[in-house]
Amino acid sequence: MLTRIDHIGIACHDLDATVEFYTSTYGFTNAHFEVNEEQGVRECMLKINDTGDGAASYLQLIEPIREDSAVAKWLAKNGEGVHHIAFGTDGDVVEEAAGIADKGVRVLYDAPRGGSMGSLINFLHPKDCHGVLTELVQKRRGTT
Ligand code: CMX
Ligand code: CO
Repeated sequence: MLTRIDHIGIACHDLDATVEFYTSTYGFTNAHFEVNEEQGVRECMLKINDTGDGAASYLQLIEPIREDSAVAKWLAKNGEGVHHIAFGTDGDVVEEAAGIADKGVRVLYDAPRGGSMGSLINFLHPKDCHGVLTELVQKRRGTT
């Protein structure tokens, strides 16, 4: 089952400047940086809420590290802005994706790939989701 909005992905040209905007404007402090070579991005996860109930949500700021990455292509066409929405699953992302594929939505990867903070991810094609690139996220056990 999809149980929450895990994160909103925001594409940017300058990750450090964008992180500075979000931290200084809103006071978000919990920043996790990583590079995802496979996805071709340098990224920062900003934790938005920390209610202690395991229901944290994040902003994922993403800057392309390769011109042939999906995000570089998107930025060249659209400029900076909201790039995708990610729903969190309470179970296995493989099963979740299979159930959605059965409803006629294209799932982009045959098997889940590595996402932020050790998560497992897959994507649904935006053209099958009313224009929204949609990510499915299975957290590693014990992380929020
Ligand atoms: N949101 C909404 N629509 C999008 C989109 C997005 N993020 N990206 C592409 N589209 C639309 C385009 O506007 C285009 O529509 P038109 O045909 O009407 O112009 C159509 O989808 C095809 O787009 P494209 O520019 O030709 O791009 P591609 O088909 O080469 O790639 C996609 C699109 C979704 C398959 C590719 O972006 C992808 O594989 N995305 C998944 C991986 C990803 O985005 N990784 C970065 C985030 C990593 C993370 O979250 O951890
Ligand atoms: Co994402």
